[in-house]
Amino acid sequence: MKREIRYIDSSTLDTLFSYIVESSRDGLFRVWREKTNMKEENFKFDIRMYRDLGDSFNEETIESSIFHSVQEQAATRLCRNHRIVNVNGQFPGPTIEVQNGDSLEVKVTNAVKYNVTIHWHGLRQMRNPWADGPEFVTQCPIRPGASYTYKFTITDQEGTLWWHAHSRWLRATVYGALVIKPKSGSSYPFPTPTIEFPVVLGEWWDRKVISVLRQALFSGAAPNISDAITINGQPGDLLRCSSQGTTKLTVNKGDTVLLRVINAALNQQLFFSVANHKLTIVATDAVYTKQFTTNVIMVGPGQTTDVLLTADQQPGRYYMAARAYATARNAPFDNTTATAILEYKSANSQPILPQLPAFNDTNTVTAFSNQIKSPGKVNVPTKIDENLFFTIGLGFFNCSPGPRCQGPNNTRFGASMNNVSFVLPNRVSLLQAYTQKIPNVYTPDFPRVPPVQFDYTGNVPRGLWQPVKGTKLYKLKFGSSVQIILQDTSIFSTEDHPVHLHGYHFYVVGQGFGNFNPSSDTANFNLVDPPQRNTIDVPVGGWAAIRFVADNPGVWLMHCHIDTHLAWGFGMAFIVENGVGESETLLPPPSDLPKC
Ligand SMILES: [Cu+2]
Repeated sequence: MKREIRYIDSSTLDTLFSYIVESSRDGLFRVWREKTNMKEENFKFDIRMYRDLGDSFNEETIESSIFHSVQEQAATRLCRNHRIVNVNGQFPGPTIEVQNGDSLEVKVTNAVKYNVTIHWHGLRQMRNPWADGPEFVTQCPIRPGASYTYKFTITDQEGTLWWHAHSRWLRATVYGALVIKPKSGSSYPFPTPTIEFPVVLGEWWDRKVISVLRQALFSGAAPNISDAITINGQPGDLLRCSSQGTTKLTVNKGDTVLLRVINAALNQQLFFSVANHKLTIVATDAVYTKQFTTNVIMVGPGQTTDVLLTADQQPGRYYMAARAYATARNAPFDNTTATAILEYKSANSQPILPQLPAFNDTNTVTAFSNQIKSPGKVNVPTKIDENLFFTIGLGFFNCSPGPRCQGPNNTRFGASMNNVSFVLPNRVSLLQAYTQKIPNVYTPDFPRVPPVQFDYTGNVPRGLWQPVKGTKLYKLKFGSSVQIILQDTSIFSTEDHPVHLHGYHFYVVGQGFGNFNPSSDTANFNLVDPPQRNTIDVPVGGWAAIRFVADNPGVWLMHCHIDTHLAWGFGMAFIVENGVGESETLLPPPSDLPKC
């Protein structure tokens, strides 16, 4: 098979070298050789991209590679300077731009003092959970000084995804866009944009995020909120000492702009809007959608939304702005507004701010999310083999008053799914425990329904506020059709939770408020053109119904993408068993898989 190999300079996004090669018979590429010139500090991405070009071609040999090395860098935001962990010296990290069908090898070298892994958020990683990344789920962490090469192929996916650290809270500064373009010769199902621009939303802490997390996990209380929302790493003009770095996008009148909006924030759902410009939604979570137009979008942590914008306004300067959508009662949140500037060439007027919805404007969110649909009829599973019902939300562990018992009323905060507060193993990954049959790491008895039925979104008796810790997995037969009702609870407070499933896209066939009612709500499911997503922001005090076919063997984490909730135990994992034959069976583990 003929392939193109590109070496990408992640600081400039330029292709440094491009070679056409033929793969060897076993499909492996061993025509390159490494030249090590890495520095000692921090993570390093070494990106190689392979692209299928069709049939036969003359064999060539390649001997070259590019290394990107970075140090833990001083970063100044909000008038203060501190060191952050990043990739290749960039914050946000490098945008990786590939085509549908490409194969990637990304060698991640860890030169910081923390363990780390990288997750390729939204990539299906067919039969290949080894490259998925969540720490202690599919791999042991990459230890300080060690490296691991993620090898994967992008199969039938295009649009906007992203990558991020999947170890504790390191993803606060370790993240970047993963842009998948259509295959050569095919195009977008919408007018070709003149400009494409990633809008990566994040949260900034004025101190080391790892110590913020450590303090919270020590005290049992909620962690400090962030100090600023950011757009492409910058808080923007409205925050102190931030004007100089404000992200800017220059356009010509008449340009069609594709904004790839990614919510990489650790803990916060965000509204996003551009002053005086309408946004046309064309894709979410790297799946094309029916197009519709709106003034504002809401993006949950982990979600992406692609929007088209036409530069058809009076040439001038317009703010793009992001601000919290916050639903938990009496819970503090970062109420800052991040801005970037959309500026028409040679305009220098004072930028105009868009109107953003109120922080708790659930009506706007519902109206927006109800419009997200697949472009046409899709193949939704209708005969359900596994009918699951998961309660999701917070909880509390009672404790004796003291420094480690600083949650409300002598408790420590917890979170759970079906009352199980998820505990990760720490000596082997779940995937290794499963494939190597290592006992006493997990139990395969995650409950298919809550242990006790109650009025989930009503006034929940205190006796039901305490989850039970466990490492429980749920087994799925290969090929089974799965439905999961994700039901929010009002324990402590109702709240919208962005629930992310690794290794899959699922159809969102229904959403609603209050308790899910199987008889009346099922009848209203959208089995025609529901959207496909990898992360669903379950309505506050409500439910969402998702469906998928378990066609990807492996161990796949499902969890809240609010990292505070994940740290408190809001997660579980599926084991999807092998099917029949090679195409339905897990790939073998790579030889450089990190050891615990
Ligand atoms: Cu959550």
